Amino acid sequence: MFKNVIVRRPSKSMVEGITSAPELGKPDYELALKQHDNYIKALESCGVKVTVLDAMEEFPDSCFVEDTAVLTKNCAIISNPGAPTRQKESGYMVDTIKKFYSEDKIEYITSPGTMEGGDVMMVGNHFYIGLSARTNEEGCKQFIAALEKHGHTGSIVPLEKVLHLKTGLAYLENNNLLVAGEFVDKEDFAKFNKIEITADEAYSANCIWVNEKVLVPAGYEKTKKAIENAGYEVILVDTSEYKKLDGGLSCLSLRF
Ligand code: CIR
Repeated sequence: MFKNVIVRRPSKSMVEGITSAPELGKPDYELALKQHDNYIKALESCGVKVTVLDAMEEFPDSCFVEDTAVLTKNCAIISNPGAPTRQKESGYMVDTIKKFYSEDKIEYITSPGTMEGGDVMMVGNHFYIGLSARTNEEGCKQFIAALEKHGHTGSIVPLEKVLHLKTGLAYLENNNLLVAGEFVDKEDFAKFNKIEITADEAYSANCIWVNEKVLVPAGYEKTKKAIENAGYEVILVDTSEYKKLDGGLSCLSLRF
């Protein structure tokens, strides 16, 4: 169960955020703010306490706090983002994270290691880490060493196409795993009850389980039905403006 969530308000500068899909257009900042309000409400309805940090204009992608750290029941691992414009974001999270974790429970990924939290998927005590354009081998090595120091385990999953590991995967607890694209047949995930996301709804593989409920992006009917059929209560949240920056539901928060 999660007790806490940290989010950061989107900045006006988000319109200059990194995107691989410029054809979707620039995000509408006012609409993004409304969607963020609804995201916070949806999280609160799952029984977590949400800490809302102020927007940071100097970092257009800073609302995607998931990439700045990995927060587990035993420790906090501060990332070192691989995207040059995002590298300093993680440092600005440390003061907030110190309110929840003592110094001896905080680890740091350091250069030349890079790591972004979107590449990390927690399954109980084990953490899968995507080797990606943002998370390099040295970052994976440091991350797994930090996990092991605090009683967790980790394993590396090389990525082929997606930005982050959780762009195409979401663990819904109870051995249920949403899988899309390159992850559908990956050996690493053979042991899970896989819920396959169709190619036309691939974006909606990025859902989040929060205390038995599942937040699902609005507008992906097949995914919604599949998750409901698996026995979950679904909460729909519109993330259209974040999708324009390759961001989804998991990217917008740290849950612990
Ligand atoms: C980026 O490219 O870094 C942002 N525009 C999107 C980050 C998405 N974060 C995530 O998947 N955890």
